[in-house]
Amino acid sequence: MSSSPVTTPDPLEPVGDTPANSTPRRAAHELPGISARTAGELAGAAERAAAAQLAPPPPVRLGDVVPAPEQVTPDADGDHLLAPDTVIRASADPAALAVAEQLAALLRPATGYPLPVTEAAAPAPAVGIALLLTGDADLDPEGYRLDITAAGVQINAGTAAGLFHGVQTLRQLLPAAVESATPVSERWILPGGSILDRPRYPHRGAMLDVARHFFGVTDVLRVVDHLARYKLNRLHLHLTDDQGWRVAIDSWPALATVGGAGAVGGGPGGHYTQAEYRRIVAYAADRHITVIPEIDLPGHTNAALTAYAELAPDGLAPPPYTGTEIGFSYVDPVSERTYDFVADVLGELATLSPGQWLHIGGDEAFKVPAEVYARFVARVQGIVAGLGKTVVGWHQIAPAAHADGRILQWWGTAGDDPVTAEAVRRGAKLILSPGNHAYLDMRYAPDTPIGHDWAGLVDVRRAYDWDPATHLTGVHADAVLGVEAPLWTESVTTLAEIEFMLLPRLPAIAELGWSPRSTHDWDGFRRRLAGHGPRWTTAGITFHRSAEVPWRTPAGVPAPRDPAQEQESIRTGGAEPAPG
Ligand code: TNX
Repeated sequence: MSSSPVTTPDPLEPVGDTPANSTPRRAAHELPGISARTAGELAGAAERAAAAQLAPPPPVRLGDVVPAPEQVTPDADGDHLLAPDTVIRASADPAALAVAEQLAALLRPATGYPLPVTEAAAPAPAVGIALLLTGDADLDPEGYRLDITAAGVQINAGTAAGLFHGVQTLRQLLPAAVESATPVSERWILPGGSILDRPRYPHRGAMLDVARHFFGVTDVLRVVDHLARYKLNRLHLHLTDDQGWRVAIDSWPALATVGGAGAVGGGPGGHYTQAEYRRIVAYAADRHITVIPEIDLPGHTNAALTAYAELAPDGLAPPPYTGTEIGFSYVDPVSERTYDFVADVLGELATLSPGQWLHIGGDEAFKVPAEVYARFVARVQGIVAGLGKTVVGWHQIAPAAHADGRILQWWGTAGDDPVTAEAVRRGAKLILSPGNHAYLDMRYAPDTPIGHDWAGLVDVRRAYDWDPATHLTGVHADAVLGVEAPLWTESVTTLAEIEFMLLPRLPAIAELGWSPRSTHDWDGFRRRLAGHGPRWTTAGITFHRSAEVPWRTPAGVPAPRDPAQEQESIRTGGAEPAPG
């Protein structure tokens, strides 16, 4: 076939732009699985190609993906048009078929196409979309290969997680209208070529503080969806703090019923029943995201003490706390009853959480003497190990004895911390959440209506422009497991406010966790990010129209930021309803 008019002229791009990480082109006829086509299939493909040639070019280019893929090889002759009769086929494996159903569910509302899901017959299908589990050793456990030709679309991966990440890429390559909850008349065209992709780090997370303000299950599920879009694979839930205890513990029931009753500012509070918590865990797991539950110890425990006075050092239950100070509360570190409590709570959470990790907090226990604190942490680390889990703690746990596999979460603002570096030398691994880059509760700018600024202002560029591999002096790159973006919620009270603080900074942290360093480029990132504004708008997702990003409206016109309108939209939760 002759070439079709595919390269989208982008006024921001130099002519003939090819991503820096591109590999040489490969002809469509070399793609696996499309040689055994029948005459009828070939005729159909020719018809589609002809239609594609008469139509305008695709609105998205193959390299326009966030996080940036490892290798992008555009093929101007390979644009693929989804059609009303497109079929999604998947390997005959329940996990692969589940990803195929997820893809169909993503595409059906906007396209209005039926998109039936079937098992892939051998040989590989020629027309439509195929999600195939392969034994390809080159693909990382989470990696995938995506091939788009005029005749078909194929995602290959070694695991269902890899297929799922490939599906997120596919979604971003369709026009922004794909985010619509109702059918839209649109050319559902995918840009031709191949993407080979895998993550830089195994830990790519976000944290939601559900303790300062409580967020119900549906809000949390929606946050999970945002993580999944950007190929994040860990949701850290900060379940307990001075202002609230948010998960039911059967052996200590008052923790949730009494300790969960309030919130910052005196709001109503709330907690997850164990069934609700399991629902969050399962929903995340379906999206290849592991929940890491945190019980913050020994400090940040006022809510627990309101429920059980026996845990308080003076044996007296304090009043509920609705302020935002830190560092004043702690469970009695020398009472055996405290260790019963810790073992019971962590034991129940270990059963509820199939993931490998339990987070024990450990931050800001200012009133506990250093040696007592170190002994407490060492003992709690032992309890976690006894439950068969890997312990994670904020980097303050560094001085405590080493425990096999323990992970420290760095949240400092300096680039140098000898105590943490020493713990790493003793064998600890690191998750990087530097306050001055990854804390999504920091304000973007002085006029940001909510958030803190103790770690400075964190605009989109600041969230993006750092390197996890070299961030901390004296810490070898091999010790870094990845990155995590925490959202503390002292000033965050609604889902719209959560989204406003996450977007567009969460994709910046996601790109640091996923993309090879060779793709790191602020200018390229902000231009790729610009295409997500119309997607979020179409999906009814609130975001901050940072002036650093050349936003497009759905029609492709640059959109100016209106601070007054922005404030109104985070107050009201945006204009449009979100899709299911
Ligand atoms: C520090 S970071 C805290 C939290 C606060 C946060 C506000 C950390 C481990 N502790 O208790 O919510 O600052 O930015």
